[in-house]
Amino acid sequence: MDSTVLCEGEHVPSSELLAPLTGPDATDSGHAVTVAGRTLTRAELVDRAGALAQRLTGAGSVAVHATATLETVVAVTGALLAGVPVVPLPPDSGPAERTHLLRDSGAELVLVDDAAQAPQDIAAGAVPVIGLADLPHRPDGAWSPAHADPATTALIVYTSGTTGAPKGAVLSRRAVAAGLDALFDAWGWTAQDTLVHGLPLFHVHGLVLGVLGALRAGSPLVHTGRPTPEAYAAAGGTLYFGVPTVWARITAEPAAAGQLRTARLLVSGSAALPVPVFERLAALTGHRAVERYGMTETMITLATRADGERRPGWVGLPVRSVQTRLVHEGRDVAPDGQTPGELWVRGPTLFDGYHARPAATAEVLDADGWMHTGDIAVTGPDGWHRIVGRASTDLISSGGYRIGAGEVEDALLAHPGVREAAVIGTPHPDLGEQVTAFVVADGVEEGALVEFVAHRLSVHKRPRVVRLVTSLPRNAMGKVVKTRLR
Ligand code: MCA
Ligand code: AMP
Repeated sequence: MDSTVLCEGEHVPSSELLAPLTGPDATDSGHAVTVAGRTLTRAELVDRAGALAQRLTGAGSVAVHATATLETVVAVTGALLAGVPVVPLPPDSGPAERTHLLRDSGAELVLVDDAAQAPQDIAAGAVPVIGLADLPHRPDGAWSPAHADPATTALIVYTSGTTGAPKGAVLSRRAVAAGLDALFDAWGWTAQDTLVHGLPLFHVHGLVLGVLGALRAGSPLVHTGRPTPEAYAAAGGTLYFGVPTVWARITAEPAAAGQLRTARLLVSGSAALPVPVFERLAALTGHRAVERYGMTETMITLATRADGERRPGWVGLPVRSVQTRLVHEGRDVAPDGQTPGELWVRGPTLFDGYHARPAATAEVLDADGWMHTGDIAVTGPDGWHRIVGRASTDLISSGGYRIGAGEVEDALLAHPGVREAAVIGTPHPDLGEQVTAFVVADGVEEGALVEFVAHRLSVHKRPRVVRLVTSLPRNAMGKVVKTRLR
């Protein structure tokens, strides 16, 4: 199926994920990508990505140590132009998490900014490393991008479930293209926009929407390195992405917020945008933010439109080509704006399944192609959706990151002094929720446990609060009753 790319305001049908970079109409439109103050023109990006692609041709998949740098943009672009699936590695993940991602994905190479500075476990690991700094800036002789089948894998993005280690969501080139094209449609996103954000480059939000979206739309990208209010204010873009924590921090700095008045559209996602933040942002910037909802497995499925109504607290309508249902105990619930049900989504933007985990895939993706999201929503008679919560208390939403309680519990239980551990999300004024651990332990202090987890998992998965307790509340079956921990 061909999808639609917006190129300099025109509609050009293309199933090639990054067609605007290399297609017949590609021109060097000046500053294509800036990350943390360093810039590549579109031609420079294509040259550097091409030099890398020549090295990667034929690889099964490559991992990218996805720092917020130009090198990550080159690495991901080069792999996609070579038709090679990309496995983003969170750069702050501990060795245990990284080892799991490399083993589970079977990545054949690891791409890093600079091989001399690679983390010890990567440098000394079994998987060969390529440093982007060591590569030529131009392809050697004639080179052209692979014509990859749209059904092949673009990315394997690791994401947390309620239990166990992260699973790799397999996203096809077709799903990524369809997901991006739906956003171009919803937000009127064209090559005339300059996209600004400072989100991490190892998740769908920052990497797929925030980098591949800009490359596919043909719009310049300014990645601010970190998503600070000052950096957003200085970037002078038209289209801004942020998670609610980022928008809340911007509203705390009215002078910076005021600089966003010249933008066209502010977009919030990855977690619920609190209504007071929406209202303050509107007062300070003149923009009623567009909110959208999605998940790694589905891309963005619900959104308010640039040319439509904004309703604080609501995430809008299904994007183009996506269908939704709300289901409770096997039945569709009434679209009355108040009866909650689990949100199911279906459409061309969905993942192909979890890498090498058919049973886990079958738990969430049914035979009719519906993804059971685990998020609880209501819909109004007009089809608008509001996300009201999650089916499981074991998925924590902190700063826009989805964190599986089970993974943090497993990390704590690996400590020899820990006998029992239960992890929940508790309210946090800046991050939405914070990771809070209740631990039964012998002879070990709270701080040492946080450090212990820090060596194993990504920074954002560390407990912010550890409470040492003598026992955990359990029901008659011996299962921990997490609601009583709150
Ligand atoms: C963090 N720190 C900690 C802990 N956690 N210290 C002790 N204990 C902890 N548990 C450190 C950090 O390393 C940092 O140190 C400092 O504390 C401040 O951290 P924090 O307050 O968390 O602020 P931040 O580092 O500025 O992060 C806030 C953030 C971040 C920028 C909002 O959470 C973020 O980037 N969120 C985006 C998540 C995202 O992109 N999600 C997309 C997935 P130091 O200052 O020394 O570094 S969802 C998705 O993709 C779907 C499709 C969707 O819907 O979008
Ligand atoms: P992840 O898989 O890390 O991409 O996280 C996806 C999860 O983020 C979803 O299942 C939702 O729980 C949450 N999420 C994303 N966008 C929103 C939103 N606008 N409102 C509420 N929750 C959201």
